[in-house]
Amino acid sequence: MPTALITGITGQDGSYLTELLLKKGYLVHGIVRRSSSTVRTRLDGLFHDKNIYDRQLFLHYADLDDTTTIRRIMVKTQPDELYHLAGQSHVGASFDIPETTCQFTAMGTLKLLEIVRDLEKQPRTLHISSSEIFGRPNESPQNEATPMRPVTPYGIAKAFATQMVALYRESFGIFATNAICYNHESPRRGESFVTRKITKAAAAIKLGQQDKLSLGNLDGKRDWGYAPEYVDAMWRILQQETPDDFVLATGQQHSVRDFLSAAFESVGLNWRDHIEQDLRYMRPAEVSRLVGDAAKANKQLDWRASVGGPEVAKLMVQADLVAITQSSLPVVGR
Ligand code: GDR
Repeated sequence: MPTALITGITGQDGSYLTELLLKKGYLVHGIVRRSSSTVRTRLDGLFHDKNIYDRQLFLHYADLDDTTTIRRIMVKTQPDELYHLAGQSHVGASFDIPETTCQFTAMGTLKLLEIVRDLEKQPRTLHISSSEIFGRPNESPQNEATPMRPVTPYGIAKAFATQMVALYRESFGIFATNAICYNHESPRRGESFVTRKITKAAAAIKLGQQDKLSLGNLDGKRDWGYAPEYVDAMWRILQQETPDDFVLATGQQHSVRDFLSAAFESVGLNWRDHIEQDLRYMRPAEVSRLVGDAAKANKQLDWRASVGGPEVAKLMVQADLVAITQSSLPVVGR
């Protein structure tokens, strides 16, 4: 049985990747941040499955900057593949907490690479990089050769981590790779990201539980894909003969407005009746027009994103309708 270790296993991508790897017969170890709350909703199904938890899936506790504990987990679990998904992932928040962002997203990655460098059995390593590294690019669409011009603390931290991964590959011969991911969404997306904020509100408004939604910049344009497809590409990257970096994207660009109208129209609502602009959600600097060219992934990984922004919006609204309806059902028998 191949063994995988995942940092950030409780996140959107971590949970989909775990399901994929379990299906493929992997032993999956996950690193979970130590905190007083034990919220890991996305893994709940697996966690309560006695045939899986502690048999094929194991959780370990460590913060990303706790090098000693992470090294101990690596030595103990001896992974064949390491998927590094953890970090401070909110771009807007990175303006408020730039030090924390760099500590976890930039230095956390470097510390992990240093541990891998010292290991006798070095796992094939994948780092989730981000389209934010391109910032305000001179070219569109962007590919693996596009120069990095990040404009947010998050983008700068990711650019550092991405370049370190390439450096460890080239200088120390480590099988280290970057998945340069454009936005990828799903019903498991965190509620502070714009897509989930929109789909949850569309569902709640449709069900009469909410009336207005406050948003920031509606002109932002993104390349939105569907998260389960992206974790499949991550796995494919680590099955290649040689380590390399890959852009993962749909190649289609939509504005926040487009996403809003797809989500609201899917339940017969007009978003203009419900949206208020709130300066609190505007960012001091914003990447303008990101769209990715995934031709290399298409060719070498035989991977293609088939679900684009408007479709993701619709499926997320449907999932939120179900979730809200179920959570407001009266509990029988108590
Ligand atoms: P992004 O995603 O910054 O692209 O990073 P996010 O959903 O946060 O923002 C997308 C666009 O929507 C605009 N926006 C708002 N954003 C948020 N979060 N909340 C709002 O109320 C709001 N109103 C408008 C933003 O200004 C922006 O233009 C995501 C993250 O998953 C990163 O971790 C990842 O690396 C990149 O995608 C690729």
